[in-house]
Amino acid sequence: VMWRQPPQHQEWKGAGTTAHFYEIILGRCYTYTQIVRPELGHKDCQKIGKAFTNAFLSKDPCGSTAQDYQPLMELTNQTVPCDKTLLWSKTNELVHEYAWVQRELFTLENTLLGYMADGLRWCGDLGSSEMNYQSCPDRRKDCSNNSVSVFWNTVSKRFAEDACGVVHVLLNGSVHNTFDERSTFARVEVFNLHPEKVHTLQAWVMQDIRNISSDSCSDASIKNLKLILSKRNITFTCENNYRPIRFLQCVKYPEHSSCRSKI
Ligand code: DVN
Repeated sequence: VMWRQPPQHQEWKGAGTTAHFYEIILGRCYTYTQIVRPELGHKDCQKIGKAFTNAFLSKDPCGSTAQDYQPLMELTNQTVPCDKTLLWSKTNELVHEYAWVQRELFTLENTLLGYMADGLRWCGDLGSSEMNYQSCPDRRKDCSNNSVSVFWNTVSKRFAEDACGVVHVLLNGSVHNTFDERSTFARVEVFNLHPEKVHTLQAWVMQDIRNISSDSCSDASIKNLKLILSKRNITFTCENNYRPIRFLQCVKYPEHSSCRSKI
């Protein structure tokens, strides 16, 4: 007898685990520790890969906790030099272009764990030891404590806690909330900088070169960031359209008027 398959219903509203997730994280771990940062060549990528999947397989993907990721966190500790931490919000493309050129700067995605997970999706299921390639919880429509969001909150917290010296942040002056209180930068990173170690947060606020407006550093949301930091005893400085990064924007739009003046 041929039984009809039950209709395939999507369990969650978000896209499923990235195809070949395990092979991708394992390959990225080896690329990072052997080629990008050979000083981390002693890290055990097999163990790291297992710790990553053990954090979410056979578990409720809406009941993820920081504790689930502790073994993975312990295997991937890494030192970022003082003054070299680069945070960002709503500038995903530009910040990584800049970090690619200024090699000594570290965004989270330039550390081992951020590098491994960048752009991927993953989740498991309480009733199965497999990954769910069909669907994963959407953080708005299903649950906020899903396996991916909890991961980024956990690694972002550690990244901020570990920072020292001057910390930089690249913000977007062409969006409504340049400092968005719901962002990972605002919710997690600002509150986990240690004032004993981090004396200054320097913001670079970049505007879209195609529509440059007035001073973004005097924006209300930036004033809010300044206030939060002053309460935390961290000095805040802000610079509009930081020239080295403006040059990167000009690589993409060389004919734009603000790129044609002699430099
Ligand atoms: O400093 C960086 C880096 O260190 C990181 O961990 O946090 C900072 C960047 O995150 P952000 O401040 O939230 O910046 P964005 O631009 O608002 O979000 C960047 C990406 O992370 C986006 O793809 C967000 O997904 P979205 O809003 O388009 O659905 C995503 N993101 C933000 N908060 C998230 C999240 N993904 C999962 N869970 C969250 N809580």
